[in-house]
Amino acid sequence: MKLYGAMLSPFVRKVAVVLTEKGISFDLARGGPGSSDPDFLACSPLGKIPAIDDDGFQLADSTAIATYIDAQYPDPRLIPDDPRLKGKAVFWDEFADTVLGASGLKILFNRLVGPKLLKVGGDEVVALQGEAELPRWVDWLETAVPDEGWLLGETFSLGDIAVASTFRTLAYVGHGVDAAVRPKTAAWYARVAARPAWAAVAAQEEPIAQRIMSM
Ligand SMILES: N[C@@H](CCC(=O)N[C@@H](CS)C(=O)NCC(=O)O)C(=O)O
Repeated sequence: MKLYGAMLSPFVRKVAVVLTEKGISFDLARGGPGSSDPDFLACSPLGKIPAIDDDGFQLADSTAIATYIDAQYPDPRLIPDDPRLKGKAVFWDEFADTVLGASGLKILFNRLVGPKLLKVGGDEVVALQGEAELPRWVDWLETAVPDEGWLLGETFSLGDIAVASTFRTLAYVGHGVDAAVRPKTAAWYARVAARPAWAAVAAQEEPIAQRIMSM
């Protein structure tokens, strides 16, 4: 499978971990904002990452891709069939992408991606706005994370992958999980990070992590 994007993106990492949990290998391909590669744009009409090409089937958006992959390659399921668990998995994925991510990416884009990677500058006012929004969500998460297991309880799901992936990206701008302040979230994150699929994706991300930390 071809996966367009860079691992720094929480959305791309989410798809990479979903694929790896299922034992599906992928080739990471360049693509993203500003790309004029017609193959990428055929997969991602909006020009965003991630996008995939699975044997000619082209799809964009991490949630759409994860939903497709989970149905097409159901072993193991990451979006449960049980209606209540399915609803919760979708909730956590949505929380990661549009709540935690929406605030956190204001910091990421304006302190790292814009000024350091794309060299187009950043808006510190927007970064500070993201920083002001974030505590509300991470404080709430600390009350919602279970002492053991996963966000759905016994069932590991797309929700765990999505929320953990957002935190991994936020760590690049100093907003990863702080164990001293949010120990339950930190313990849950450590359980996700200990999974072999997560570790394999983290190893693949290491070169970009090293590059960013040296900036
Ligand atoms: N809802 C989308 C969000 C994708 C997204 O916003 N990706 C960012 C990179 S982290 C992007 O490609 N941004 C470029 C743009 O918005 O033009 C998903 O889940 O895949």
